[in-house]
Amino acid sequence: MRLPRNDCEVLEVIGVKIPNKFKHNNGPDVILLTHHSHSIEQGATTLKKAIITGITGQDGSYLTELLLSKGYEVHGIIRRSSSFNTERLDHIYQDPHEKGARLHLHYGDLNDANGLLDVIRKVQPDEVYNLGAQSHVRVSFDQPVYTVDTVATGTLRLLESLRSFQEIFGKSIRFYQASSSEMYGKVQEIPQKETTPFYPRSPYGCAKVFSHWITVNYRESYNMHASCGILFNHESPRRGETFVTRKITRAVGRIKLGMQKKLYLGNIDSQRDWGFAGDYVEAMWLMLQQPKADDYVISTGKMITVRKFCELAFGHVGLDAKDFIEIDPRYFRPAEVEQLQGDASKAKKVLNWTPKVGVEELARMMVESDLEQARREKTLRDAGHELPANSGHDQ
Ligand code: NAP
Ligand code: G4F
Repeated sequence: MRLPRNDCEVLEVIGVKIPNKFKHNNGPDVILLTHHSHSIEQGATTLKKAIITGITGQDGSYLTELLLSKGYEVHGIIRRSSSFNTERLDHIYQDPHEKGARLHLHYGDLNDANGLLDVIRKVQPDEVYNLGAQSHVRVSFDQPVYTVDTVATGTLRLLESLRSFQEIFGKSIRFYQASSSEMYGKVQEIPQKETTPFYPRSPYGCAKVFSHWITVNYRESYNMHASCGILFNHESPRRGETFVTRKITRAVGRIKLGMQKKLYLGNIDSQRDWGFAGDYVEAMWLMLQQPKADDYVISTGKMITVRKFCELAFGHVGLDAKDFIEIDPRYFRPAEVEQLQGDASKAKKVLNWTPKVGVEELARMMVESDLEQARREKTLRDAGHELPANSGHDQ
């Protein structure tokens, strides 16, 4: 059968009978697939393919879980590394040799345009989520050129790959860009919303401003379905250990069990609007399900200091943060973002999105998880095993 899809495109279509065990309630018996296996919606059933850059990161792992639970085939782009870097995906890893595996990993890098286009050509996705980044603000001062190349030019490389793929194959792909509240930097109003002017304060923030505007530009120039989520800080037990919340909760677990004496921090008076990463990836997905692409602030609307987060985390195990924290100026930044607080009313209104986890619950969840990790480490240490040393490069 040939099915007209838009003015310039005619697709070969085949019918596929769905085995009973994979059928949704009241779903159809047969779905239609194009010769590229692109999804065509019919009734309640869709078969969608998504590519995620940054799949090995905190958000990448939560988003993968979400998309798999929605029936997607997920393709992650990972960097080749001399050691394993897929720890956050281990619990959902699927052997690609197994029939029906829906999680696939491809080598690629945001700094390599050819490789990106190659993966897009192979997968022919419906949606692309660009989460890959050198995402550490302090590190971006030490590695500004690399950060800009990955975060800013990397986004442009990906958009260019998508644009040329769309031109050749006539298939439109929905695109999500991981914009950041760091773009507000020296904030021009409180709280920050979609219309608040940007004033970035780090190479990372400047790079994110470029990737934000270039995404908007491709949407307006080439009629692409490209949306930016301006996400405020979001954390979880899977957060990288050099971001401040995880650095704190790791220390709480280790101090509680007598494995560490002090916690060295930088500016503990800065304020952040912290939410839970699991809630935030839902907002990413919702943005790409809208008929029209747009940009959204995603935040809890509540802001507390780093100092207060310490009190919550230490307090959860019955300790007083003041007894353990020391200030070390090496963690100060050349220019600081003093406060961030988002107004997510547009996301609530249009996407019907609200965060479920507040900062107290978030701190509790992270401390519990890190206490458990510290217990495992202590068991190993007490049994005479060596633990991996902290190489002292935390930021
Ligand atoms: P993350 O844990 O630091 O993960 C970053 C991911 O990017 C990792 O998978 C990393 O791979 C990958 N990556 C780094 N350089 C790359 C390159 N050159 N090519 C391809 N991939 C590369 O970050 P996250 O917290 O999940 O954040 C996800 C995205 O949202 C990032 O773009 C971040 O800037 C943005 N964001 C985060 C927050 C937040 O609070 N978490 C808020 C706003 C925006 P490796 O594992 O190999 O290093
Ligand atoms: O946890 P942080 O390193 O996160 P930061 O700089 O806000 O950036 C994170 O959120 C952004 C969204 O706004 C993302 F785009 C970005 O990718 C990243 O995920 O630091 C939070 C605050 C800062 O004010 C920092 O100066 O904590 C302060 N801080 C105090 N002591 C510290 C430390 N930060 C770190 N990483 N380490 C410290 O010892």
